[in-house]
Amino acid sequence: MTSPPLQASAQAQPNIALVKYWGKRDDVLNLPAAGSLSITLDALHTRTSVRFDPALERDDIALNGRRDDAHGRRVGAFLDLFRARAGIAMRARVASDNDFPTGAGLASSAAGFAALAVAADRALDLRMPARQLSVLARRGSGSAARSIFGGFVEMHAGVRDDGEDAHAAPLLAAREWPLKVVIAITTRAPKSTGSRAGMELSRRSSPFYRDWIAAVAGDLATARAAVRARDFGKLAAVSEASCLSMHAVMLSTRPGLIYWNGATVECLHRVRALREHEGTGVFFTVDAGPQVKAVCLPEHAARVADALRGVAGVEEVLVSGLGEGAQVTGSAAVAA
Ligand code: 2P0
Repeated sequence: MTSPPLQASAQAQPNIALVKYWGKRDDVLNLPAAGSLSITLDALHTRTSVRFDPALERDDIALNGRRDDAHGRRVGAFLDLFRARAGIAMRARVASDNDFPTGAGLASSAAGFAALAVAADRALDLRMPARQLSVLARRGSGSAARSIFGGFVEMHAGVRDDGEDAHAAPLLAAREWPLKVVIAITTRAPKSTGSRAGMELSRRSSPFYRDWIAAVAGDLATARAAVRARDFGKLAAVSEASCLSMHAVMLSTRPGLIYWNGATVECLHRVRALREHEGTGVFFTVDAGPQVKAVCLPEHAARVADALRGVAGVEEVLVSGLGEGAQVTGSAAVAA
């Protein structure tokens, strides 16, 4: 038997949920209360390197070149899952860099934990199948389970107490329906309440929480059928409904979670006008932050990008296609 390389690097892309995830059935194993459905992007990247090193006394975790205690503990606990499987205690050095704003509703934790799961698996030569990597990525961040896969992806909530059936699975490859996503960045400031704390507050205090969770299965069935049939109108309707229902739960949380700013709202109106009055194949979705993601037919992407650039308060517009799942990129040593 050859010994594991102990070091590897991987790349992952954020994903954008069309049927949203907002609520857990178990905090410790990070089990979602309902499923979700997402698209993995190709234009935004997280690149992560990991090196397990017997000389290290503790994990050394850098995100965009910065070290933060709370983040370091969260990543260290995640690495423990891989160390347990490999039967080692070695600490690791991790460097992770995003080429997009971190913590601002662009799913940086999704790409980050997906990339680290794939890199750690390679470094320790665990050779886990993608489904198992998705189960483990979920422990880092619920949405990370989805970034293991590319294109259209469904997250299954699962029913088991141990969470082994709570994983994502691919629904349709990116090339089978190559939609575009136009992202309107309305601020680069980190969000005020993180998703994890926000979801827990919603579960405890929103009077709409139970109804929201109960409605997800129906939205998932509709969205799954729309994706399989490449029915853009049907996907638009269910995606906007899921997004607005989730934000209704956020707003009805006590104290209310207001992730939008004025420009966010203006973008939503602009997207609706493009679709309803200008014949554009586009719909919006918004996550736990103020950025607007406009999902559109590829031939309409330039028109949508121009329209959102013209909205007051929009700082920058990015255009992305749909991309592949998390992948090993090499075994280059981690930069110290
Ligand atoms: C989603 N979000 O489905 C939803 C929509 C935010 C709004 O998944 O606690 O950072 O780590 O499981 O994955 C963000 O949640 O939360 C998220 P944890 P995560 O994309």
